[in-house]
Amino acid sequence: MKLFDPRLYLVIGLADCGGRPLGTVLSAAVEGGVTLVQLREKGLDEEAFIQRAREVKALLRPRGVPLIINDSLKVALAVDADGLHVGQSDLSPAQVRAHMGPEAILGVSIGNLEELARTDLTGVDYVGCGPVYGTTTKDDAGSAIGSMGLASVAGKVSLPVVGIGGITADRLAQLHGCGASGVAVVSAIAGAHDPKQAAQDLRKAIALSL
Ligand code: TZP
Ligand code: MG
Repeated sequence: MKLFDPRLYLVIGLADCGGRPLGTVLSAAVEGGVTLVQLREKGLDEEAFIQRAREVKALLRPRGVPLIINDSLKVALAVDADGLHVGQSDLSPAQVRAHMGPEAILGVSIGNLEELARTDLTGVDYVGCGPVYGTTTKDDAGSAIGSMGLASVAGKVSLPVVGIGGITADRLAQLHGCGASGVAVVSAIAGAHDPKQAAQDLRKAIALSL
């Protein structure tokens, strides 16, 4: 079994940090208890993405938090990231696994039961499921599936399922019993005035509800 802790998954890029340095927000978030980080940079060229990923890896490695790269196999390989997360229109999980080897943490986005039915989860380590609630962070996130939608996907998948989209500490209680192993957030931490406190609050809510 691959060891990773999906409880509090921070998805982040520089643009999510409200003008603050990415490293500052990330360090605080990790201190607050983030267990997994995905670097999600939209609109950066590959070289710049690689450079940023190197910096993030240097920050996370000593703290024992795995780094997952969003979408780009090339970036993940260039920085020897711990894993890659792909969406429905990216490389297939099988293609990623063939390039990244057995130790890499491989995640895939599933928006609903239809997408689940047409996705081959062979070689996948976790499923990101959502948007659970409305989100302004991702333009093409699709319609919110709610806690019932998350539960319907989690009930059919034997892998860890992480809910994403509009999740806040206050909403965690609504996810009680839905079968998720963790939650992924962008704005609830990266957009918070105090990212460390925000992560701590989420960890407490997760411990009570999931
Ligand atoms: N995938 C589905 S919703 C989403 C992603 C990347 C954005 C989640 O951001 P937030 O700010 O936690 O709603
Ligand atoms: Mg994608």
